[in-house]
Amino acid sequence: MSEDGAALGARLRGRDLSAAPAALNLLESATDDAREQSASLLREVSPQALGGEAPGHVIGITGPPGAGKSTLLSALLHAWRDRELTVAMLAVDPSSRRSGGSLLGDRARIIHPGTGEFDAADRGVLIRSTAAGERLGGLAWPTRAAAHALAAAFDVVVIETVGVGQAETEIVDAADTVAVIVQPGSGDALQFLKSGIMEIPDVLVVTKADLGLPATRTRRDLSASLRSLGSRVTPVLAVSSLPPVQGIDELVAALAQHRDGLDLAGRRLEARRAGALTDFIAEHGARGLRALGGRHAAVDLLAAQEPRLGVPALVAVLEQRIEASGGA
Ligand SMILES: Nc1nc2c(ncn2[C@@H]2O[C@H](COP(=O)(O)OP(=O)(O)OP(=O)(O)O)[C@@H](O)[C@H]2O)c(=O)[nH]1
Ligand SMILES: [Mg+2]
Repeated sequence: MSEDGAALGARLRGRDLSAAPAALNLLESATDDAREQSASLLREVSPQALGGEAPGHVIGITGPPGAGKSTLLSALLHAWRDRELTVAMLAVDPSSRRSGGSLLGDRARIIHPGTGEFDAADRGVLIRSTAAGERLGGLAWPTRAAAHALAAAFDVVVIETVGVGQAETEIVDAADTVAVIVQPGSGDALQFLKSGIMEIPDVLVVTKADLGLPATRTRRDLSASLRSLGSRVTPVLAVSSLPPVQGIDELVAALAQHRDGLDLAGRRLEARRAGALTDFIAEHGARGLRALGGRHAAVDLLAAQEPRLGVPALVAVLEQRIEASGGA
């Protein structure tokens, strides 16, 4: 281990972007030593260490395959860079079989094709794609931890996942703002919304607006069903990510507006508690949960903790409790 987790975390806290690739490598490695170092890293970027919530805007982008997420993210990336915001993008591959080549598409110009890390030409951008692996739910845990760590250093942190439903629910736990991306004519999203399979996102985006009428119609249908569900605040935007590019500035503004209107501390606190419970269950299983007295007891215990504790500290509280009660 070349640099320890605490040092990397301290560098992120000082907004040193060059610490990010090594930090991500550490968070993604599964050895016992790396996991301990990861916990040290995360402690250094916890609200307790930062003296408040991490300043970056964590944005979850999700939508069905082929909806236009990657193309849209390319356009957004340029828009954010034009505003001199630094950007980290974490793409979660649904299966480790996918190489990332197609996922990253024309971002090959921006990233180092070999390493997926900083391009020498633009140190304000980090793009990383991770396999979701065997974990259910589509959002590999290192991605959630990584997003929160990177939010200490980058202005914008994007988590991109494929699909709607469960993956989206996990994104909601991790992101400040969730944008669901659909393409024209996607009745699925409409059905998911109406049936409650999909939670109401913070922002809805219809891509491929250059196709004209189908995009206009989908946007109108989605707006109507949101209204019928009683949601008056979710903006529905139509964008074209390919020339003639349109709607990107409006989307940048809508995302920022959501963040500005957010109870950030409240949302992040919920995210840390949910994340701690997920991590604890991944580690100790149903048996660990029983040793805590069940899910409700675990939730109550987490809710009783100091709000600025990071996820590893919260997991440690749960682990101490099962040790005290005779172990699991
Ligand atoms: N006409 C038009 N086509 C678009 C637009 N955005 C994306 N596309 C096309 O739609 C296809 C899918 O785009 P991607 O950006 O790869 O979609 P994705 O959601 O990332 O797809 P997955 O990574 O497979 O989930 C590609 O052929 C794009 O060129 C757009 O604004 N207009
Ligand atoms: Mg993609």
